[in-house]
Amino acid sequence: VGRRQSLIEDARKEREAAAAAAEVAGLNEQIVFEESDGKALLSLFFSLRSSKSPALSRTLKVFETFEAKIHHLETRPSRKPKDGLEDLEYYVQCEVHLSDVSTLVSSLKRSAEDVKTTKEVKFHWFPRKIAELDRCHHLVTKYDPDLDPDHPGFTDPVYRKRRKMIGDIAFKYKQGESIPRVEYTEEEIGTWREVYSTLRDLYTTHACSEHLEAFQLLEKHCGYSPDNIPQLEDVSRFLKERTGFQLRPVAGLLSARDFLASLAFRVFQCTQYIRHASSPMHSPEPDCVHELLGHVPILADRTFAQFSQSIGLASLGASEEDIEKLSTLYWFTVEFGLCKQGGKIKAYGAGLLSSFGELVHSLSDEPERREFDPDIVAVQPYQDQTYQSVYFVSESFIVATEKLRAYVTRIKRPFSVRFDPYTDGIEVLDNP
Ligand code: HBI
Ligand code: NLE
Ligand code: FE
Repeated sequence: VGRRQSLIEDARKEREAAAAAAEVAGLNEQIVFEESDGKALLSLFFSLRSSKSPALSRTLKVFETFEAKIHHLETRPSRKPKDGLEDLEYYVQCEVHLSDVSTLVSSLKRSAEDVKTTKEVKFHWFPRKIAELDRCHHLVTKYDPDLDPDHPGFTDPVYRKRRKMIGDIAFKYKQGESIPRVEYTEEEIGTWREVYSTLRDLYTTHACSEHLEAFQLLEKHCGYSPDNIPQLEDVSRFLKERTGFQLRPVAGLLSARDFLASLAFRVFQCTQYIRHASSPMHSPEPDCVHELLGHVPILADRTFAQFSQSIGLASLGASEEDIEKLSTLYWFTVEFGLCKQGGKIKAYGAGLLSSFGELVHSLSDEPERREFDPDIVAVQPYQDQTYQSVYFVSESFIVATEKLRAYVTRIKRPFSVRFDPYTDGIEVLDNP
């Protein structure tokens, strides 16, 4: 009892010291790192809303989801009770992998109030070895056939079951394995055929030359045809030979940080399921049509591959704010970029080249088109539910990648990184 009492006392002192420090600093997002084997010991404080009755179990579920080992869990009377909140305060000390810290804290903020942690975030974990991409698996579930009533698959149990099956491949996948093949159904191939034939006709007039050239090669060597959904493993091998890029399967939309981090290793995370048969012309979420017809051709271009990797390298350990800017830039270039070629405007963005609805829209009179300037684009608001209302046009494809590269090298970090192609690893060099 004596030992337990003193532990409780220690914990209380630590907690109070931490809470006091947090208050002095006036910071809401503070985290302690005690690094060993990639684990962080995290101290968290939060309150719960008194009206949400299952709030505690829902909150504890978050710890379970991230396989956080709870070392200590305690409640005490709130020091500053607030309206609408319980008059209790919770203190949790837990052990969790560094790669999960930011996502755990942001998930916690969704079910608890006044979330505070101890000490400031000094750096954001990032993978240094290609095998650590297995940890870059945080999905963003905003447009999900199981959760979103607006998703065309929401009322289709067969579709939902199929998504789960294909998603499981990604959940089980470990870096370096070959990507399991999916035997697509007639219905899935039907959807593919419709999108493929419509897009293929549009490409001649709407796609940039880099995309057209690579597309021919993919038809010749990689099983691209209206009647066949190419297998990720075959495409991955093809890309690896062309530009060193490889694919890995992912179950849905990934967090921007995880998605960008994989680019640093020339790894592109690819969904393997296909959009619902009822909405072939546009899907707000990525699917294999988007990856295979939109992204893959352009990843076969050497300049583009190098540029993608440089965005990835710039994202490693970057602040939340810089990640947001990098993803916005990525959005208006890699996903929705336009460029001039032979006096005409062409699409090079993957989100355009995989949606016949939006491809036509982007080059029509409807949307606004502005000249591409990374400093402006980085802070341009956007939505991801339907067609864009503004697109950015570069003088040429090369100019776009050069401007972006220049922007990316201006991003400040207290260290620099280098990719070592011999080990597929990231070397971190501390700046003095
Ligand atoms: N996740 N699976 C997947 N595919 C993407 O193309 C993708 C992503 N997450 C974020 C993202 N793209 C970008 O829009 C940027 O936020 C980086
Ligand atoms: N809107 C695109 C499509 O329909 O293919 C997908 C975009 C994913 C970001
Ligand atoms: Fe994409």
